[in-house]
Amino acid sequence: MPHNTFTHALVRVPTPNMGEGITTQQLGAPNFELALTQHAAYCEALRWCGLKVTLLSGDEAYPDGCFVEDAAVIYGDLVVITQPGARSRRGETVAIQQAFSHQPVVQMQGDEFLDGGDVLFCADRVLIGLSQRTNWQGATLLKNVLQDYDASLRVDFVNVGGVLHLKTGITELAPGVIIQSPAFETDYVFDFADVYVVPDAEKHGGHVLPINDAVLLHAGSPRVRDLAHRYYLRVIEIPLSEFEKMDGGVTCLSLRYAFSGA
Ligand code: CIR
Repeated sequence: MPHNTFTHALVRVPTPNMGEGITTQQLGAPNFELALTQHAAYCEALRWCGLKVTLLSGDEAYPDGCFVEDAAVIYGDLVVITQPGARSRRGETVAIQQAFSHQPVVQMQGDEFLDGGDVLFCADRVLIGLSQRTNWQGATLLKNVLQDYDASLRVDFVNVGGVLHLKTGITELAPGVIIQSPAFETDYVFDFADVYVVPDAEKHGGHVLPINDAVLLHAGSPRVRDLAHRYYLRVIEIPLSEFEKMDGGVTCLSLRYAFSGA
């Protein structure tokens, strides 16, 4: 199944108290008005990629709620609703589950914890990061559910160190081309790809999100942008400084999907 081909995206508007969310960065408090502008530009970029965008309203009870990617993992028609690793984020899944109420969903429970930011569909496999947010139980549930859905799918676990999520550490620019944060530490061997390590100066934005025939990336990452131009005619740069302050980025602000009945 092609893993970067989508028709729809779900996003959630940031809330004025987004600065009360969790962060490991020391980049100052986000400017809410600017965040709204950047979020609108992000949504517009998704539309340029051909996606129909569904926008959920924010809820101040969940200052990290705009990072919708962590609340679900979607593959084909399969929707897995996670239990996010951070306690303060667990209730975010209610709105996400409601948004997918027309789809059959699998719900993580008990001691299964996983953030969607730890799941990367790439090349011939799915990588699930074992991180501060995703434990072995959550990763194993997801692996089993994915392989029940598609027995041909290879699923590998990746130890994640030095960064928050697997996709803070690595993203896939094109088949066989991985973009890696200079802070990422792992013992997993990416022998299926060429790995490009982002320069320190671009470490906050060195993430990419391929969608259909385009790729989205953070503005202010010129080396990553130049590399992206080797693979894509359409390279869409989006300023995301206010989300970088909260450990967020280009992948985590949306859930992308292409349900067969839609
Ligand atoms: C958090 O720490 O959970 C949020 N402030 C940022 C989540 C970013 N999510 C992602 O990269 N998938």
